[in-house]
Amino acid sequence: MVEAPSFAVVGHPNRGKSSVVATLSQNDGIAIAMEPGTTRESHAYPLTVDGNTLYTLIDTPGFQRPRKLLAWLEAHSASASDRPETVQAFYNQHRDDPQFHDECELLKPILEQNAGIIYVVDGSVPYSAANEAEMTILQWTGRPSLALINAIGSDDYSDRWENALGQYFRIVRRFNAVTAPFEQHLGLLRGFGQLEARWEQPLTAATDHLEHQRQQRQTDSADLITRALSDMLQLQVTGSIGPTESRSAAKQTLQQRWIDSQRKRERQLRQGVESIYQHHRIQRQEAELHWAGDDDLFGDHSRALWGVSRTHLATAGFGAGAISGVGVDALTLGHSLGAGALLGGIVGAAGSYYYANRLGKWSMGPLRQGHRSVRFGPAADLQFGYIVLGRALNHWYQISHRNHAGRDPVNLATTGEHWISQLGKDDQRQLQSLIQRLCKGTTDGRRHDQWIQTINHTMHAFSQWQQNEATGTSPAQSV
Ligand SMILES: Nc1nc2c(ncn2[C@@H]2O[C@H](COP(=O)(O)OP(=O)(O)OP(=O)(O)O)[C@@H](O)[C@H]2O)c(=O)[nH]1
Ligand SMILES: [Mg+2]
Repeated sequence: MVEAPSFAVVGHPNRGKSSVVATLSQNDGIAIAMEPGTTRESHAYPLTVDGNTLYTLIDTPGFQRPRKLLAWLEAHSASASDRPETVQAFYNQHRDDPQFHDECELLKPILEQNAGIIYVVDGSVPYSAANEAEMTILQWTGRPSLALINAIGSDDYSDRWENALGQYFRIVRRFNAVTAPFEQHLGLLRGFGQLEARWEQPLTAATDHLEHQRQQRQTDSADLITRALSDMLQLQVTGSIGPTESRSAAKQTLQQRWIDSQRKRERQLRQGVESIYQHHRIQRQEAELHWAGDDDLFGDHSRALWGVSRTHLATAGFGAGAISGVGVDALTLGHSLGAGALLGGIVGAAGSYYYANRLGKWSMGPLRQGHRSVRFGPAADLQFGYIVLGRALNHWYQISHRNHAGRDPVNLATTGEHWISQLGKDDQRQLQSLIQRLCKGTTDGRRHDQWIQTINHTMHAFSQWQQNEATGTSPAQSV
């Protein structure tokens, strides 16, 4: 097997070197900070898929004294042909010199491990003489090298950087470590492959692996979402009401247990999806499923938090034509249509307790020695399924599009319009049937693979809708 290539990520302090390493090695544990001098030692981060290392990125400290180093090199070099040896001689002599600690650390992987060079600059600050010294030193090593223009701030000097970098590096790319989409990661890896002939094959293999991994991660997430949806919609909690106990207090306690379990299961799903994408340190800003205060499931506030809209719910419930007796008007006008019309009844409900009471099914056992068993669940309201799913898709989408250099909390609040309109009619029907079966508790999980596929399609629909939102394209409405 061909040896996986290594790349030393080098540059001025505080220019996003560690951020580039974190994103390309998919490692969110790497220290990234606003203070210069965060990285003091070189450290290798391999990217491993299925036990195979595809490539290794080496994080390094920034140059501290590039001009002094260059002056030493110039003083010790007789001609252009001895430049790589002169850099080696500098390294040999100064390895234990604290004055050049950072320079020796960053040269170590290049000189000792034959690593290629990725020179990172910040395109939002202007070019300086210190950069010229850095680039000259790197050029003197004679190693294959590429430059990346990262942008930390909002100013843009990229054009000038491109001109300057183009004189020192054969390949110059713009790459924002925090926001670059997956396709750009692949493009960059292909660029690395052009640096040296023997790297082309392993890096082509690496991009293939990563594309496959991305597909697999989506399928694995669909599996987790399907399982969570199944658990949450079918959840039942049981208790018993004693002879002296108030029935309503006992019911409230039971209902609270049901809600707490739902939240716990949802958190478990979030962590599961984050772990699939190797995000282990995410802070989430997500309103928990809640029924407190004056909000009901259809309050504007709840809908915004849950990333669903009234139209979405209407489309979801009725596009499939699965529930009769209630029209879209009933939802949008908020009429109460009485007990027989599930959705209308919910919309008409003002109080949260009233709503929560109808979210799950109640059943009472016979009276035995003064005690009566009572059960809450499974979910009675199909819309609950759409809300759980909408929240899960939103979270999955953000996690799957998040680079490992990202350090901002994930914000899961959205204005949420009707992603479901991107879903084909057949899939809408499948989804409706899945949710219905789960709510009725008439499933034994035998169709799990088929459901995963349906959920996978909802993921595609959600992504499509997000992309349309981002580009301002108005999706075709199906209501
Ligand atoms: N917005 C934005 N911020 C970035 C990006 N890359 C880096 N930063 C921020 O810039 C700061 C420095 O990033 P690091 O990756 O730690 O930089 P470094 O070059 O490794 O720094 P040292 O190890 O101190 O030399 C951090 O606050 C990062 O969050 C980027 O692409 N976009
Ligand atoms: Mg660093």
